[in-house]
Amino acid sequence: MKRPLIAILVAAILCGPLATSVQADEVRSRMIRFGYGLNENSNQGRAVKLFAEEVAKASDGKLKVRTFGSASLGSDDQMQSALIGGAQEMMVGSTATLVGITKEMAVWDTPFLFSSAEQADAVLDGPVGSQVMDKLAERGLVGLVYWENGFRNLTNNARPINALEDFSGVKLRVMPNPVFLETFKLMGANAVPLPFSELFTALETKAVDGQENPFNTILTSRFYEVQKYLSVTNHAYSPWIVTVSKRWWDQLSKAEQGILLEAARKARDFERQDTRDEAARALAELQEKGMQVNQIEAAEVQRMREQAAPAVRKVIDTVGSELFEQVQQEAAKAAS
Ligand code: TK8
Repeated sequence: MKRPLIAILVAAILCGPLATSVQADEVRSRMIRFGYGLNENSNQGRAVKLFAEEVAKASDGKLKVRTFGSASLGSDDQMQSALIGGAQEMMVGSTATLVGITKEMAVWDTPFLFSSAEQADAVLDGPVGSQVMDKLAERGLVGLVYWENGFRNLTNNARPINALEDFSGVKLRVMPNPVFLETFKLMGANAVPLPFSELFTALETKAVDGQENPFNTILTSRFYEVQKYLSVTNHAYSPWIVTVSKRWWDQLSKAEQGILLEAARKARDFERQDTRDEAARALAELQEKGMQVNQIEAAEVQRMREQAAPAVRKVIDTVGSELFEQVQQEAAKAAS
């Protein structure tokens, strides 16, 4: 037993840097693959670009964000799995596509939950928003911030939706999400779940008659090329959420985590403003491009709300009445 000491010393020198955890203030060279579903010229693409620039600036170029738009790394669902497994570092996508992973996310799917974007901001950025986001950590994801996808509106090729009855038989793509599926079945539509990445082709080939998304997406994803009618329903407010692979996040220093969080917040503030500015212009632009736009009378919207009541029940059953009530209370507070 003459060699143990030297062996231990050699082992300590070789393994030392690996064995000790990263210094809190250390920023290493790292590559971050950041995926998203819309194209580069969308509100989502612009905000991801800003995020990448902010991260580079704050880390002196050590943290490099490579951005992948147009679902080139996969659909929301596929990217979520890649993050959980550690094969991809970051993404932004709809909270609605996370419900299979973290059921509490379904609370944001409640039809007609918010009546203004500012109300949504207050609830999402407040305590209940964080509480829901923090649940992701149990499933291998870290949520950083909510961005705005926006109020969703309906497009289709069958007819303008003016009344509840007009949904009848319309083959409507919905996000792969049980609450959206249920909501549009209740409206009388033939609702089919489909990933966003397959949507344009499905509309183009007439595999589906319609879809629902914010004005921004209808414009930047060129749905106006393959859709005739746009009905202003504002039936749900969709958040996007920026998520990180927890497996990867846990290897980062405090400084690196701080850089990513700060940049995600800056990008959020930019993104919400940009989205709202674009949404305000988009309707007129869509009309210019030939879409036939109709507003729905308040009484008809009220009928749709009532028709959607069992879908709200479904949300409550999924997330629990305590969380549901808390969201309602914070929403009411933010509205006053
Ligand atoms: C983009 C989707 C999209 C969502 C949808 O990946 O699927 O309709 O609104 O924004 O998350």
